[in-house]
Amino acid sequence: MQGYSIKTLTQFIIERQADFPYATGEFTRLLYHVGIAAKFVNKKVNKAGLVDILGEAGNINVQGEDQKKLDVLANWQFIQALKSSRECCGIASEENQEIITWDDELTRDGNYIFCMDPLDGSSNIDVNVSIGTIFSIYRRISPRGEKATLDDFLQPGNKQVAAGYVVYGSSTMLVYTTGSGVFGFTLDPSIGEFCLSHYSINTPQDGKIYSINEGNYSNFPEGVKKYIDYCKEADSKTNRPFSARYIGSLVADFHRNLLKGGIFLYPATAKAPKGKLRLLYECNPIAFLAEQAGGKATNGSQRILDVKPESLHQRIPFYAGSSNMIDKLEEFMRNNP
Ligand code: P6P
Repeated sequence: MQGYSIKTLTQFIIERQADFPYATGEFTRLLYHVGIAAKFVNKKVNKAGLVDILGEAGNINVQGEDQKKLDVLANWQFIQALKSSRECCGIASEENQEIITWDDELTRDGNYIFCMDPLDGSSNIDVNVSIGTIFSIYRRISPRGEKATLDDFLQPGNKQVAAGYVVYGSSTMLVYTTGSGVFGFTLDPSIGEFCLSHYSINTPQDGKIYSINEGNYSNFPEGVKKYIDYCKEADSKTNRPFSARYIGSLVADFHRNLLKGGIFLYPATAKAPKGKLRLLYECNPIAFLAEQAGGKATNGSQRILDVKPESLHQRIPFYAGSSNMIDKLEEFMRNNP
């Protein structure tokens, strides 16, 4: 059988270790454990319909959302893997109100902190729509040997040392950056390895896709309404009207737009006056990836990565994607305050 030249995630991380400042193997071990957790979660996601892990877990998470069993399981899986890496001294998770730290000496010596949405879009699990894990990694600012503190997690996104997502879709992919480009790995279930499939992803400067929940149109800021109307106008010179594509799962919507070109928009709405998406573990990692692939990410007036977080679960209006589309949106928002 014709094989293909395989470069696994682990081989790639080790090869690229030199790209990473203070390359001491610590980060390599941390990313390796992220890959392990992703494989375990993938196994559960793929069987979700067959075993009793669909539906509500009966709890309500910090966001006031029904905590689905797969959410809880994915959260536990990543926490276990990160703890056993011994490189992570603390975790901020969408599923936990407070930061997660441990009392043992080894993890207190960890150099990195981890922010994650362990299973984003989980309301789509029961209807078999793609879902994802989103993560963001920082070097701690508190002294090694002590417990991680809240300040370690309230660093601006421009301090991220790595960010990525796992999209559990028609295939399962892990996409990440350490600040030297964006790389995609597709899980080959026959060998249980994430294999390099997308070397140095660059997102088109222009796209023909806009992704937004237009059900909230009447509450959108005026500039966003004007931009949506612009997307719908016919103009052959600028390839309009654009196509509306919205899955309702951030990772799936962003991943498609990253590869094809497009813009994802989640403005403030009546129901979510500060926006719905969370800065620490949804917007910052996606923004880092967008910029590393040549795109942009903004809250409508400010670069997402420059926003100083005030709280763990803070929400923010979020626009990310092709650079020229973001520029056009910001122009409409400036001219229609
Ligand atoms: P709406 C999923 O719940 C999520 O957090 C993101 O994955 C997704 O982009 C957004 O919410 C969808 O929100 O209000 O359009 O259903």
